[in-house]
Amino acid sequence: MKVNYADIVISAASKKQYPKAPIPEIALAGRSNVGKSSFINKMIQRKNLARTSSKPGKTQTLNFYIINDLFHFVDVPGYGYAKVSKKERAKWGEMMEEYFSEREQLRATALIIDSRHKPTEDDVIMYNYLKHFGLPVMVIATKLDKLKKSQKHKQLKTIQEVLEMEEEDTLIPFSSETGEGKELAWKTMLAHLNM
Ligand SMILES: Nc1nc2c(ncn2[C@@H]2O[C@H](COP(=O)(O)OP(=O)(O)O)[C@@H](O)[C@H]2O)c(=O)[nH]1
Ligand SMILES: [Mg+2]
Repeated sequence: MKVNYADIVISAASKKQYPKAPIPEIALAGRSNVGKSSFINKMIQRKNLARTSSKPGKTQTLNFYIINDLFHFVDVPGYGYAKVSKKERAKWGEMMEEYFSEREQLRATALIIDSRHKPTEDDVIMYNYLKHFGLPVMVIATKLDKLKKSQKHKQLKTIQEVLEMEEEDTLIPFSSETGEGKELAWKTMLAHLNM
C-alpha cells in the first residue's frame, strides 16, 4: 500500500468529537509505551505524525488519523501504566466503552504486544474485551528487532498461547525499527477494510 496522504483529523476527548465521515476504521490498542504510535508511523512512512514518547501514560484522547482519504487509524490511549489515579482509570474505561461499543465504522483492531515478554494480564483482558465486541484482532508482536533470532519462534508461540488467539485472528511479527512485518500487516488490514 502506497500512502500518499496522511494527517491527524482530531484528538477526541469524547464521542461528539469523533469524525463524522463514514469511512472505515482500524483501532490500535496496547499498553502505554508498547509502540502504538511507532506502528502507525512505520505503516504510513512518516517519522513522527503519531507522536511517540518515552513518557508513558500521556495520551488521554482518541487520535484519529486519515490515510489516503480511505480509512482512519485510531490511536487509543494505552493501559497498564501504574501511576494513574483511580479517577483517571475510570475515565479511561468509559472512553473505551463509548468508542468500542458504538463506533459503527470500526472494522478491526490491532492489539500491539511487546514481543519480548509474555502478554500481561491486562493484554489478555484487552484481547478478550475486543473479542467480546465481535471484532477481528490483529495481534502485532512488536519490537521484534530486540529479540535474538533464536528467541523469536518461542516468544511468538507464547503470545499466541497466552492470549488463546482465535482462528480468525492473525499474529504479525513486527518491528517499527526495521519494518519487518509491514507487508503482512498491510495485507491483513486491507482485507479487513475490504480494500
Ligand atoms: N527497538 C524498537 N523500539 C521501539 C519499537 N516500537 C516502539 N519503540 C520505542 O518504544 C517507545 C514507545 O513507543 P511509542 O510508539 O511512543 O509507544 P505508545 O505509547 O504505545 O504509542 C519509543 O521510545 C519508541 O522508539 C520497535 O519496534 N523497536
Ligand atoms: Mg502513543
